[in-house]
Amino acid sequence: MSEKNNLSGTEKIKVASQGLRGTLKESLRDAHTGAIREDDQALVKFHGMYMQDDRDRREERSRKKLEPLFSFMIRLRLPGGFLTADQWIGLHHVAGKYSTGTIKITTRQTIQLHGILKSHTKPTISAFNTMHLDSIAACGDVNRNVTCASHPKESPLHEEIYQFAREISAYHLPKTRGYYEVWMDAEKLVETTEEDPLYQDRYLPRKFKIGIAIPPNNDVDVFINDLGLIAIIEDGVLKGYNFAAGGGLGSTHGNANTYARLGSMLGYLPKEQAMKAIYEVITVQRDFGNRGDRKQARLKYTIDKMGVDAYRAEVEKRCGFSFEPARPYTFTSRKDAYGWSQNHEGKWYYTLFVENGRVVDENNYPLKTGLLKIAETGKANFRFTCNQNLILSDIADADKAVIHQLLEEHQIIKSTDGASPMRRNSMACVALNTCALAMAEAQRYLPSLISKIEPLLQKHQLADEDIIVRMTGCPNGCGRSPNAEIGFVGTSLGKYNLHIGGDRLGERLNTKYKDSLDEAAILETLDGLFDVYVKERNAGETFGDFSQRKWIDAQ
Ligand code: SRM
Ligand code: SF4
Repeated sequence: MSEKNNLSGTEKIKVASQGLRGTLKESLRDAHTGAIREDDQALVKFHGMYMQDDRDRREERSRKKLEPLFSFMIRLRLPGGFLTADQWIGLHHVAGKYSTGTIKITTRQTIQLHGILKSHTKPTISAFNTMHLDSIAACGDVNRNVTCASHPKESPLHEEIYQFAREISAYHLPKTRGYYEVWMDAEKLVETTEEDPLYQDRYLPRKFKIGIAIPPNNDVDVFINDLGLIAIIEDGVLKGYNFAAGGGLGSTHGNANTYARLGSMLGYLPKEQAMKAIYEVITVQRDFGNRGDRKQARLKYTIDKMGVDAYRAEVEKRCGFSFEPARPYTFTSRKDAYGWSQNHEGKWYYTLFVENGRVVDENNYPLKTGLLKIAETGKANFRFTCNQNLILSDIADADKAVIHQLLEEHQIIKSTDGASPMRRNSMACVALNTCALAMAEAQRYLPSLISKIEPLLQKHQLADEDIIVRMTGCPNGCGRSPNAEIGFVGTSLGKYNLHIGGDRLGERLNTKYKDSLDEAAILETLDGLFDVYVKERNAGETFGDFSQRKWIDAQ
C-alpha cells in the first residue's frame, strides 16, 4: 500500500484538520496580516481557494518593507460549467465588488475570481451561496470539478450526460460541513455525522479530475483527466462509458520522474455500473497512491507503478464486476463550434470566443458589459467550455433576434468572427501576475505573440489552418500545452520551450523540439517549420501530424 511511514507535510495537515477546518476561522480573524496561517493555506484549497500575492507588486512592496499584497483566488464548483442568467448577473456584481473585476473562464469549464482580499472572502462565499453556488472541492486533494462536453448540438443525450456529471460531482463531495462553518458561520451541528467513507480523514493523495467526452467532439480533452469517460452512444441511446484512467499533464523542468501522460483504457461499462466504478477507481488511488512525495502522487504515477492490468483488477475486485473491452468511438474535433447553432429541441446557441477566458471590458471591447446586458434579458443561460469559451444557451427562437442584436452592439460577433483560426484555437493559462508557480507570462502574452505569428501563417498560406496552439507559464500544463499541436512552456521570463507534434484531437502528446526560445527565436523557428510543412505535407495532413512524422519520429 502507500508510503505510510513517510507522509508528506500536506498529509499531516489534512489528517489533523478536523474536517478541513484547521485554524481557518482564527486565520480569517487575524487583522494584522492579509495572509492566513501556513497550514490553512493547504486547507483553504479544499474550499476552492488559493492564497496568492500580486507578483507585479512584490518588489515595490518589499522596498516599502510591506508584506506582499496577499489576496485570494476563488474557483467555483460548476460541474458541466453551467450558470443561469441570474447567476451570471450575481457573479458579475460579486466580481465587481470584491475581485479584480475580471471573470476568468478556466480550462476546466468553470469560473475563477482573483484579487479577493482576506476580509472579502467570507462576503464573496456568502454571496455565492445565496445564488446556490459553491466552491467546495474546486481545488484540493479530492475529486474536483467534473467537466462535460459542452456543445448541446452534438447529441440529444447531452442533458442526460450533463446530469451525470453533476451527480458524479455531488456523490464525491467531502462530507465535512467545515465549509459552511468557516465561510458562513454556520452552527456546528452535533447530531450530524461527518463520517466520510470515501475520503476518511486523509482525503486523496493528490487532486483528482474527471471529464466526460461525447464523441465525435473531444472538447473536454478527455485523456488528460485522472479519469476520462467517453460516452458510448449506440442507435441514439446512451449505453455506457469507456473508462480511460491515469491522464495528467504536469511535469517539472529537469525532473525526468515527472511527465505528462494520457489516460490508459480500462475498458467499457454499462451506464448503470458507471458510478460504482468511478467511486472504486478513486478508492484504489486513495489506498495505493503515493503519500510521501506529492510529485509522484497523481493517479498516473500510481497506474504506472502498479501497471494498468493490476489497477483494473483491483477496481474490478472492489466493484464485483468486470470491465468489458472498450467500445468503438471516433473523435473528429476538439474545438468549439463558434457562432449560432440550433439543437434538437429547436433552441439556439451562440458560442463566442473569449480570448484566454478573460471576461473583461478592455481595449474598446465591452465584452463584460455585453454579457451582463444579455443576462439581464433573462433569455439565455451561460455555458462554459473547456477551451475557455462561452456558449449562450437555451435561447428560444423568438428571443434569438434580441440576443443577436446585443451581440452585435457589443462587438461580440465581430470579435468571434474576426479572430483568426489560430487565435480561436488558442489557450493560455493564468500565469503572471497571480500564479505563484509561473516562470513566464502566458495569458498576458499569447495574444500579442499570435499577432506576430499570424503574418507568418499568411506568408505561407496557412492562415485558414485550425492549428491548435497553447501556452503555459510553467510545465504544469494548466493551459494543456503538452497536448497542443504547438505548445509553449515557460522556462523563465520571456523564454519558452517549443513543443510540437501533438495531434488535433487530443489523442497524442507533443514533444519538446527546442529549449528556452525568446520571441525572435520562436518566430524564426516557426517560419522555418511552416515553410517545410507547406512544401512537404501530405494532402490533409495537419501541422501536428506532419511535425510528429517529420521532426519528432525522425529525431
Ligand atoms: Fe492548474 C496548479 C490554474 C487547469 C495542472 N493551476 C495551478 C495553480 C492553482 C497554481 C498553484 O498551485 O499555486 C494555478 C492558479 C493560477 C491562478 O492564478 O489562477 C492553476 N489550472 C489553473 C487554471 C485556472 C488555468 C486556466 O487559465 O484556466 C485551470 C483551472 C481549472 C479548473 O477550473 O479546475 C487549471 N491545471 C489545469 C489543467 C488542465 C485541465 O485539468 O484540464 C492541468 C493539467 C492537467 C493535470 O491536472 O495534470 C493543471 N495546475 C496543474 C498542476 C500540475 C499538477 C500535476 O500533478 O502535475 C499544478 C501544480 C500542482 O498541483 O502542484 C496546478
Ligand atoms: Fe501557473 Fe504553471 Fe498552471 Fe500556468 S501552468 S497557471 S504558470 S501553475
